Amino acid sequence: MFNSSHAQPTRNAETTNAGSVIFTETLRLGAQQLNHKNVKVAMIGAGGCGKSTIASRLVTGSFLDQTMTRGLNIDTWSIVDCEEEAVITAAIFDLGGQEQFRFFHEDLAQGAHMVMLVFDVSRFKTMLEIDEWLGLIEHIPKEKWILVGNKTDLNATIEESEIKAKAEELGIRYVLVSTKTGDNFEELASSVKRILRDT
Ligand SMILES: Nc1nc2c(ncn2[C@@H]2O[C@H](COP(=O)(O)OP(=O)(O)O)[C@@H](O)[C@H]2O)c(=O)[nH]1
Ligand SMILES: [Mg+2]
Repeated sequence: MFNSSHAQPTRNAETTNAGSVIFTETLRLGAQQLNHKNVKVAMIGAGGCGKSTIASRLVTGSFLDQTMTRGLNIDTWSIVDCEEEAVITAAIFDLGGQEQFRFFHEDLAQGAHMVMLVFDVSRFKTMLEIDEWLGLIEHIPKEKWILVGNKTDLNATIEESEIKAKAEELGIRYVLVSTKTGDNFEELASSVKRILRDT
């Protein structure tokens, strides 16, 4: 019963609501014509710099205050790419920064197609802490990395020239955002989409 209603939508249409069955089929066929790609995004960086908040703003488009990540968060972001007629489903792995969870971080960064290296511009130390994570992500090509300085709405303790120097030292691009106010966030979202599209 259950299977036949899916397998034979025309017959089903005669007996039930023809309009909704045809609509469902159109959606199904439409979806088949789109290319579909699954990708994995890793976020690394010190606890409290806004990784979970960035992930949730990418997915929902809004600022939602996050509770502390214990170990791992996974958010799923569906990106419809009209130009390429493709749908990209990005699983964003947001790794909790706490020392006690580090033992399983290596596996979680494995297979990632891109990585966001996040720090908090109001806490200088968090930019230096980026280095502690580099061993985990060295298998990911540098053009798939992006350095993200978050919380630009707060008083910065880091000069932009220092951030630029850090990005140059790492050999990667950087973007400064406020996930709270949304300032420059669209640039981050576009950069991430561009990287994923080329993956
Ligand atoms: N002022 C400000 N606070 C932010 C911003 N982004 C995140 N936060 C706050 O910083 C705290 C830690 O964020 P969270 O996403 O949990 O950090 P994570 O540990 O890196 O995942 C939360 O209270 C967020 O609401 C921002 O751009 N500006
Ligand atoms: Mg978190």
